[in-house]
Amino acid sequence: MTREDAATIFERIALLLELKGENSFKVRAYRTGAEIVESHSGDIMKLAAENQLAGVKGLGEALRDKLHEMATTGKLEFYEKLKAEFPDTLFELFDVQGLGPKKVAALHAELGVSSIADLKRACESGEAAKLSGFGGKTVEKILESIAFREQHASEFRLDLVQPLVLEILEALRQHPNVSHAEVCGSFRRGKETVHDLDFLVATRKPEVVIEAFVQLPLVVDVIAQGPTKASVHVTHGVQCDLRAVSSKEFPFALTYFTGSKEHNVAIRQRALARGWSLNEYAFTPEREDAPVIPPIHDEAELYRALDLDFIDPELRENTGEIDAAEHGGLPRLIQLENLRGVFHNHTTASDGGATLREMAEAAHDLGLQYLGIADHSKSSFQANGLDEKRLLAQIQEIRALNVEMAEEGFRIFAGSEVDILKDGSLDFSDEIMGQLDYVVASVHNVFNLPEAEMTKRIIRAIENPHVTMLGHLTGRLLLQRPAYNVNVAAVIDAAAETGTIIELNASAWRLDMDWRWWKLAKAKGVKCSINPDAHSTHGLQAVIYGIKAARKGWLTRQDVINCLPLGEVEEVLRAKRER
Ligand code: DGT
Ligand code: CA
Ligand code: CA
Ligand code: ZN
Repeated sequence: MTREDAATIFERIALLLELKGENSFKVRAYRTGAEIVESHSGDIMKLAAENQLAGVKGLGEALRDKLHEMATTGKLEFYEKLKAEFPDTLFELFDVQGLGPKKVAALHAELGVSSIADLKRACESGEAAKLSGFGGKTVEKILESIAFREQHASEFRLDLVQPLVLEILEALRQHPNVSHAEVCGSFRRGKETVHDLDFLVATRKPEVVIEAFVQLPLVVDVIAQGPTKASVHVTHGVQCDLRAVSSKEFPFALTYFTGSKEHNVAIRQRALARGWSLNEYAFTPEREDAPVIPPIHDEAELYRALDLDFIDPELRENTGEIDAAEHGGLPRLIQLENLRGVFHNHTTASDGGATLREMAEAAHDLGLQYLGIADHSKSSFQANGLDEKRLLAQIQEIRALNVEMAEEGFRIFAGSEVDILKDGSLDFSDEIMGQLDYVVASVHNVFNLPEAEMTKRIIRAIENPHVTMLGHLTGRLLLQRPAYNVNVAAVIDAAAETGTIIELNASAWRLDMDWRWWKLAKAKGVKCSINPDAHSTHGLQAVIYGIKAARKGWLTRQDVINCLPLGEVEEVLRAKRER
C-alpha cells in the first residue's frame, strides 16, 4: 500500500465518520492524519511497517496502529467495516465538482442521497436547492458536472489503464502458444482517454490462448467468447477485447485494429487504387493486372507496399500523416529517452508529498540532469501556496542543495507556478520573479469568464517577460471537468509573439495543451515543455503520458525544451527576459 492509498483511506474515514455524526475532534484527527501521511518527509510506510511512528508529530496512537496495519497487511479492518455501513455508490459523490464533504453530508443526512443517481433526482426535483448552503447556482453546477461525467461514462484515463495494459501484455507474451502480442486501438495510438482496450496475438492455437485470456486473474466477467476472439471486463470495469490470428495475418490485423477508422479507410483506398483490397488479414489482388503483392512480415513492410514510410501509431488519425509518409515528410517523433530534465514540480513547501531533496534525488535516479521546482504561489492558499518570504527562502534552499548536487552533474532550477489573477496580472511582482530561474504561469481560479475575457487574461499574463512558460492552458480535468472557454489559437499566436513556451502538462488528468493543437503551435515556432506537474516522487513518471501526447502532436526532440542538456537549457530559460 502506498502512502497516497493510506492517506485516501484516512480521508474517507473522516468523511464517513462525519456522515455518521461522530464528534468533530475525532473527524479532525483523521483528516490531519491524512495530511501528515501525505506530506511526511521520510518513508512513512516503512516506518509504519516497522512500528517506528512514535516520533511523528500529530499522529495519535489509534492512527499509528491503523497505519501499521495498512503498511503490513495492505488493508484496514476498521475502514472495511465502516465502509460496509454505507452503499458503495456513496463514493461517486466525492468526484462531483462543487460537492465538498459538508454538502455530501447534508445531502445524505437530510435527503438520503447516496449515489449520483440520487443526487441528480434531488437536484432536478428542486429538493437540493432548499438545503442550506445550496443556491440555484450550486445545483446548476452540480447538474452540469453530472452531465459531463455521463457523457464520458465509458472512458478511462491513461493512469488507470496503463498498468492493466502492461499486466495483460506480459501475461499474453508469456503464454507458450503466443508468438507476438500487442495492444492496439486508441491506447496504441496514444489517445488521452480510451473506451476499451484491444489486444492482438499471433498463435497457432487460438482457442487455447483465448481460454487462458478469459481465465486471467484480473478478469471480472466474460462478455463474449468465441474460437478466435473474446471480450471481458477487467478491474475497474474496463472492457478488453482480444483477437487471435496467425503470424502471417498479424501485421494486417495489427494495422487494422490500431486504427483509427479514418486512417484505415484512407490506406484501404490507397490499396484499392493499386488493385488490392485490404482487410484485417491480407492484401488480395482485385484485378488481373494488379501488381504482385510483396511478402509482408511487419507493419513497416505493409506501409512500404503502399509506397509509404512507416507511420507511427500515434499519427494514425488521418490528419495529414499519409501525405507526409508519401513524401518523406514524417517527423522523427520524440522518445522518453530524449528527456534530460523536467520543469513544473511541487514539493512539501506547497501541496506536494515529497521534500525538495527527495524530489531532486528521485529525478536524479531517473537519469535526469535537472529538476525544475515550481511550487504554488500565495493566491493558491488551498494548495498552501508560498508567499514572497517563503519563496525567497526556498530559492536559498535550492542554491544550497545545488552546491552539493553539482558534484553529480545535477541541477535544480528555482521556479514558481505563479497564479494568473482574474485580470491577467500575476501573483508575484517582477522584482520577485526576476530572482527565479523560470516561471510557470497558470490559471487556478475564476474559470467561468467569457471566452474573450479569459483569452485576454492569459495573453496579458504571458506578455510579462518573466513568464517563461504557460501552465495547463485550458484547465481541463479529463473526464471530470471541461476546459474553460479560451481561444487557444489566439493564445498560441501570443506565445509565438512573446517567445513564451507552452507546457504540455503530462498529468494523466490534464494532458493540456491538447495534442490537437501542437502541430499549429510548432508551425508558429512555439516551443513545448513536457511537464509532469509531479506532486510526489512517483508523479515524475507522468512524463510517459506527456511523451505519448507530444508524439501524437507530431513533436520531435527539437520542439521540446526539456530535451536540451544542462548547459544549453539555461539559455532557453533566459531567452525571453533578454529579448
Ligand atoms: P476507443 O473508442 O477508445 O476504443 O477507440 P478505438 O480506436 O480503440 O476503437 P475500437 O476499440 O472500436 O476499435 C479498434 C480499432 O479497430 C479501430 O481503431 C479501427 C478498427 N475498427 C473497428 N471497427 C472498424 C470499422 O468498422 N471499420 C474500420 N475501418 N476499422 C474499424
Ligand atoms: Ca479500443
Ligand atoms: Ca474494441
Ligand atoms: Zn497548476
